[in-house]
Amino acid sequence: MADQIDEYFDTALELVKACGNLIKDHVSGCNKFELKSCDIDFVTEIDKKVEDTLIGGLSKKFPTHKFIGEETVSAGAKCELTDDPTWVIDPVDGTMNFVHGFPHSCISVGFVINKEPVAGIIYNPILQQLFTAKKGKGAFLNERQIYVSEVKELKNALINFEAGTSRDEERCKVVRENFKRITTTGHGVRTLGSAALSMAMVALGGADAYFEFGIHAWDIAAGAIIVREAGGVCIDPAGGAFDLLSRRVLCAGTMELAQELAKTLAQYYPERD
Ligand code: LIP
Repeated sequence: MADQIDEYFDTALELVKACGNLIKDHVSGCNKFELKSCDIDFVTEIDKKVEDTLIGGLSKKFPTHKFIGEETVSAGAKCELTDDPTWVIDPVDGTMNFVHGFPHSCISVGFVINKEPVAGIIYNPILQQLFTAKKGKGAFLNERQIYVSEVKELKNALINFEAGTSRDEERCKVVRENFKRITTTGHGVRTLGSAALSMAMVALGGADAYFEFGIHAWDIAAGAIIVREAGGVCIDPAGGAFDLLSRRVLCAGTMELAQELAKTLAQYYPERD
């Protein structure tokens, strides 16, 4: 199976790098976009083109594989995760950033078997940051092995935090409350506007933890394996087991920090994917 995963990974990596050029062509921003769930949830032609290219290339080579893609689901496809080999794809994670020309957008591709991420690619072509991991083989940034931080206490931690792109008032209230709780205790918060890149920052050891309510499987599938292969943990934000379809995520360099953060957070439970 390891050899097969290498073949799957190498094929996906080639396609991701090729699609990176589509994003790089819009380094100053992309002013052609449509609204999705609300006035701050965008999709561009590039999102759709990248997803079509990735799914087209992978399904041609691996016809039995399944796919969960952000824009395909948004267009009405079912978000159904089975035990089958499944590619979980966010073609442009950080679309708001992409539209504005804020250079923190990425292609995020997770490969999932038996509902567990086993390989991941997060590629920010604008800053030339390529985060990769395969189960049991470590995590890498531009082919240099990376490791999470060893911070165990919230009072010493820098936390990646996201305001999100939904106007749901109950969720926004929890966002504001958690901003207050974390900034009262920790070293600080950083907001990248991309779940995948936030998880990559935890894998890199630059941030000590990241959490978010309301993201989707495609935002976090690649980041989950990359954080774990960098030595970190991914759990539910209330302290339980990580659930790819729950639309909730908390990852950290240490389980101690993850559990302290889980005890600190106000919780929000979105409808599952
Ligand atoms: C985004 C996530 C981000 C979240 C936004 C949005 P998109 O994904 O990466 O963490 O806060 O609401 O979901 O929509 O740019 O692919």
